[in-house]
Amino acid sequence: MSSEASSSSMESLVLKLHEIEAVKFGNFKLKSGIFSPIYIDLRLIVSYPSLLQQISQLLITSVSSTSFDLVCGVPYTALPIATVVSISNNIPMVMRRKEIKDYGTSKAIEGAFKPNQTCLIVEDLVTSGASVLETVAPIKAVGLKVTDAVVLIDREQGGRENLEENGIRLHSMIKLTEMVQILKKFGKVSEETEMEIRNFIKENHRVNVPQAVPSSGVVSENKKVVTVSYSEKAKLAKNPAAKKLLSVMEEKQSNLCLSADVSTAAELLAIAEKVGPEICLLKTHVDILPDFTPDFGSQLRSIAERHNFLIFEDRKFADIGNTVTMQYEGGIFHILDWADIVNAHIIPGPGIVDGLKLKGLPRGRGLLLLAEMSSAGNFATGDYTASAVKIAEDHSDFVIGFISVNPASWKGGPGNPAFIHATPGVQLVKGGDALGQQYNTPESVIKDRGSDIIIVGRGIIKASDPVETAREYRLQGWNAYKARCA
Ligand code: 5BU
Repeated sequence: MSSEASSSSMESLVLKLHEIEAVKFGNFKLKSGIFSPIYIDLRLIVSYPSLLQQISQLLITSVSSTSFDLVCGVPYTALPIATVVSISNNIPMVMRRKEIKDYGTSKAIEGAFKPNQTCLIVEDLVTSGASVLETVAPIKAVGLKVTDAVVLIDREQGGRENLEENGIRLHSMIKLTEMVQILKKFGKVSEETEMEIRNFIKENHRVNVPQAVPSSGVVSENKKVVTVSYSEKAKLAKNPAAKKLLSVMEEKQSNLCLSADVSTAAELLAIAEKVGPEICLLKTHVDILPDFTPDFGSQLRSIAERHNFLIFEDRKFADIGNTVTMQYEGGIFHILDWADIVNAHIIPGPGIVDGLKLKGLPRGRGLLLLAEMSSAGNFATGDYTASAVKIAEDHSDFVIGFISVNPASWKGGPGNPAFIHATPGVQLVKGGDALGQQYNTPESVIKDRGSDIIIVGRGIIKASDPVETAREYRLQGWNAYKARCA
């Protein structure tokens, strides 16, 4: 228990939480699928103003030795708590949007702030720390610092350690075991229940994202998430570009592909140089660069060699085999000379793969097939996706994998485990843009949907600090991969 918070005020708080039924005992299914003998729902506190006030006062006391300029509550339950902390202590608040609008200003963080100000994260309950980290990421992406988080209840299930690993100190007002001890002392739970909860904590001291779901809630239906590691995939892969990419991913602990959609070649080379250390792959759209020169490819390759990443030209070939051989090799861009990986639609049939392979395989290049797309209303679904898998399996020396959105949901499975799944439409918060792009988070893409690579464009390019933001995406992508393997 926080030394600053006196034990009698903590006891009265715990008893009050029990009285309003914010703490319940029984058998509750958590989001992770495990069953918990205790369920805590602090959403109820909005209906008890004096309790809300009491919690906010105790929270601020437990961070009295920490300095910060702003507070931010993790949506939604901690929003009112952070608001009361803000008002009672005259500390400005910022607010994180859980869903980004695709109109208006599309901001992830609302409020007034200056770069490098420090923001204290306020949370009601910490289990794995995942929700805190989900709020920390967009806050850091707008140039703020986060060093501390304060929470009412620590469920002692890995949150403290997970946050520590991400450079955040956790201050908790009370731990779950202490809370149960108080309830036992006042005869609210039996010795048996107390023991059951202690055992539950012991057995689940490091879980991933175990939040309670309502009885009507749906636990993820994705059952086909492949847990093959990148190094195992590297061993299984036949194509040299795939092997290299997978080993770079392991070496750099990065499954981040930067989509360098900037307006000039000069800007592209500059961002490749800066963000290079964080990425395994850099994706280009060479036909949007007005200042393209014949030495662009060799300049980009020398940056790629220096920072150890591969180059993916998002050309989306879509013609008959004979035509794509010329498009790949010739024209102004000579894509074959500098891009390790290209991609293609399967709409013309397998001849497109044969054409590209004719030129690409002798040069050690690889191909991703568009099995799905990230844009709303696209037609790459169901049987179309299954056909992409079939074509890939018939050409697995050259096809290294897919552009995928949710491979874990594919009817016939995500294909050969050697295949690499790369997913565009990724930002730190779920949402979309005004022209049909749809975003999912790194965690949902890698862990729940079973993809291997996150492709991020505007999430990094438009951030106030692209390098720091790329680092954040890399860490989130990598942590999600680790969680998936575990
Ligand atoms: P964004 O800024 O992160 O939305 O950029 C996404 C990039 O990925 C952009 O270059 C698109 O052309 C690309 N992309 C995509 O968004 N969705 C797809 O299905 C495919 C490519 Br294929």
